[in-house]
Amino acid sequence: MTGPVDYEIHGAVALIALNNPPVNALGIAVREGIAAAIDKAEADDNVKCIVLAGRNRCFCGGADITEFGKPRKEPSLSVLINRLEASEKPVVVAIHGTAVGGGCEISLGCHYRVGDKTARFGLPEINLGLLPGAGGTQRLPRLIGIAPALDIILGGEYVDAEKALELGFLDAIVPGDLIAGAIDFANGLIRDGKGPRRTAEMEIEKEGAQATLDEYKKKIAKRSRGLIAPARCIEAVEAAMSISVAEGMKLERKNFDELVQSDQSKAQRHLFFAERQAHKLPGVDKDTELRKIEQVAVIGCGTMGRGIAMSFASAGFAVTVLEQSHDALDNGLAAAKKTYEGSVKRGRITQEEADACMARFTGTVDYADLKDADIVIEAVFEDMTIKKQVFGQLDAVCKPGAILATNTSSLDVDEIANATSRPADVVGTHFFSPANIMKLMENVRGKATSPEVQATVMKLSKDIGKVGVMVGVCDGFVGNRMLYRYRSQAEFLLEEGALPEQIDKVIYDFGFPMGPFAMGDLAGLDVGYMVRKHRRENFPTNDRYSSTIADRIVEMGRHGQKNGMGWYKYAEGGRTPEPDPEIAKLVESVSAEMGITRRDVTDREIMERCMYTLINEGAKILEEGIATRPSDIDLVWVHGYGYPIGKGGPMFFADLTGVDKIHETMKRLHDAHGDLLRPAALLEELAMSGKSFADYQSKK
Ligand code: T1G
Repeated sequence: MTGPVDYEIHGAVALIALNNPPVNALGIAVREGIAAAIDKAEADDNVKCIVLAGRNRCFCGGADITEFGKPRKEPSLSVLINRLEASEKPVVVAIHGTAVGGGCEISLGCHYRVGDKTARFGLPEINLGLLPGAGGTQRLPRLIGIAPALDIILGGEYVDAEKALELGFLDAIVPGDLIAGAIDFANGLIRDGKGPRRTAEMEIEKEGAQATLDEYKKKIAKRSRGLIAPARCIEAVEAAMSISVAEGMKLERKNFDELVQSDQSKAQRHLFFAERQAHKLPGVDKDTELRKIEQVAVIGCGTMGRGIAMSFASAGFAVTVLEQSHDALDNGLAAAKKTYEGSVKRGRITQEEADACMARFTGTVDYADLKDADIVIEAVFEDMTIKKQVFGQLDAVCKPGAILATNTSSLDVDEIANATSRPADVVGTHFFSPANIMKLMENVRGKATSPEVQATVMKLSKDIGKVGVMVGVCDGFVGNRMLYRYRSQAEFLLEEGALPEQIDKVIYDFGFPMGPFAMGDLAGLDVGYMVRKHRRENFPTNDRYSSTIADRIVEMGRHGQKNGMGWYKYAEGGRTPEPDPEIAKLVESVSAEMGITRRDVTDREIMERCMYTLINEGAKILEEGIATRPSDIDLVWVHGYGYPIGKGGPMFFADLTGVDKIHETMKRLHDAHGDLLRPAALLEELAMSGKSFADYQSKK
C-alpha cells in the first residue's frame, strides 16, 4: 500500500497501519489511504477481521490542524468513521501513545479497542476552541457515560491506559508487542465468532445525566468565561441523550463549522503551534545533545522555592531542597505537604500520589549535599549581592556540567553568571507564582549560556508540564518588562481620574481573571513596595514609573488580602474586593498634590492605554531581539499572566485588531499623554507596510 497508510495481511486479519509522521495526523492523504484499505479488506473474503494501528510515536494526534479553515476534502473524517463502524467485519484499533481528537474518534468508530501501557486517549478539541467534530460527543458518552465523557471533553486532558480500561474505553491492555497482541485479540474474535460491536448502537446512560449536564453548565460559565466552545460541547453531548448519532453528528458539524471560523479558535490554534515553535531556538540546533537531568536541587523553600520544588516532584524528579536553617526547611516542606493535601481534598490527586511527591524531597542546610545535582535552581531573595554569593558557593560545590539556574524575575543573568567560573552553564529559569500551578517557565539565556544548556532547560520545561519560552536579558525580561509598562499606565490613569474598580473592571471584561489592582491585593502589596524601595536605592536610573499612591497604601498598613485591606477592602477573612472610599480619597488627594485636575476617563481609553501598551512594548522587545518571535510573547502572557486564550496573546490580538489600528491609536495616545506611549519603530514599520506580527521574522 503506498502513501501514508500501510496494508498487510496476517492470516485472516488485515492490518491497516497509519504511517504519517510525526503524529499520524488525519490529513486527506491518510483518510484516502484508510478508505482504500477498508475497501481492500472488505473485498477480500479471506479477511475476517481488521486491525487499525499507527506507526511512529503515537497512534494518532487527531485531525490535521493545519487543514482547518481550508475547503474540506472528502472523505471527511466523519464519513470515514461511519464507514469503519458500518463494516461487517469486526474492526479492532490498537493504540500506543496518544489517540486524541480525531484519533480518539476514529477509535470510537472501531468495534474494539486495545492498547499498550503507553496508550492515552482524549478529546482536547476544546483547547483549540473547537468541539469534537467527528462523533466524539455522540459516541464517547454512549461508551463510558455522560459524566466521564464531559470530564474528558471539557477538561481537554488525556486519560492513561489504566483509567481507559477502567472507564471501558479500552477492552484490554496488551503486554509485549502491541500489533502482535492486537492480531491475537482479532483472532480471538474470529475464533469466538464475535462480530462488530457498534458504539453508535449503545444506549446512553440517562440516570442522573441531566443533573450532571446542568452542573457542568454552571461550572463552565465561571471557568471558561467568554469562551463559546465549552457551551457548544455541552449542547452536543446533551443532544446525544435524545437523538441518534447520525443526527447528533449533524449538530456537531454545525457547531464545528461555526467554531472553526471563530477568532477564539484561531487564537487557540495559534497558541497550540506557538508552544511548539518556542522550542526552535536561534543558534541552537534541533539535535543539540541534551544534558541528563535526574537529580534536581532547589535553593530556598519559600513560596517560590517550594512551588518550583513541587513542580519537579510532581513530575517524578528527586529534589534536594536547601535552606539556611532547619526551621526554614521544615516550615517550607510542611507548607508543601499542606498544598498537596489541599489537592487531595479537591480530588486533583490521590493521597498515594501526594505521599509519593513528598517522598521525593530531601532537605538539607549544607551546600555540599548539592554536589551530585544535575541542575540547581536558586530561588532566594531578589537581591543581586545575595544571588552572587549563592552562585559563588554553587560554583565551588557543583559537579562539572551541572546547570546553575536562577529564578530571578528581572535581575541581570549575565552579572550572576559572571559570579561563577562557568557562565556557559548559567541560565535563568523564571517561574511564576504559584510555581506549582502556573505553566509558564520563562527561560533566560545569558550572553554565555551554551546551546546545550538552553536546549536542556527548554526540554525540562516540557518534562515538568510547563510551557517554556527562551528570552534574552533585559530589565524584567519579556513578561515583567511588559507588565511594568502596563501597570504604569494603570497608575497614571488613577492619577488622571479613574479609580481602581473602574480599571479592574475593564481588564476583567477584556478577559483577564482579575484586574491589576485586585491582582496586587492577591499577591501582597508589601512585596512590590519592598522591590520598588530596593530599586530606588540600588537603581537610581530606575525607569519604571510607579505612582506614590501604591506606596502610600502600604505605608497606611494596607497589604492586600493578607490583612484584609489594600486597593480594596475585604470582609473578615473574605477574598471579594470591595471598593473602599478611603482609597478613592487617597487617589483624589494624590491627584491634587500633583496638580492634576481629575477628568472622566473612558473604559476605552483604559483598555487602549493598558492593552495596547503591552503590544507596543512587545514590539520593542522584538526589535531588541529579547524575544525571538511574536508568538513567544503571546505564550508568556497567556501562561504567565492569565491573558485570555480566546484573544491569543497580545501580539495575536494586535493582528486580530489590525496593526494599523493599533499604530494609529498609539500615535494619538502619544500626542495626548507623552513619551511612554510613543509607537515602537517595529509597530510603525508593520503598519506602514500593511504587515502583521504574524509576518514578522526576526532579523537578529
Ligand atoms: N495536526 C497537525 N500537526 C500536529 C498535530 C495535529 N493534530 N498534533 C501535533 N502536530 C505537530 C506539532 O505541531 C509538531 O510539529 C509535531 O506534530 C510534534 O508535536 C475532528 C477537530 C499528539 C500528544 O489537539 O497533543 O482532531 O513543531 O511536539 O510532544 O474532532 O502533538 O514538529 O513542526 O506536540 O510527541 C485534535 C494535538 C486536533 C492533539 C504528540 N488533536 N497534539 O505530542 O509532539 S482537532 C489535538 C498533541 C481534531 C476532530 C478534531 C501532541 C501529541 P513541529 P508535539 P509530542
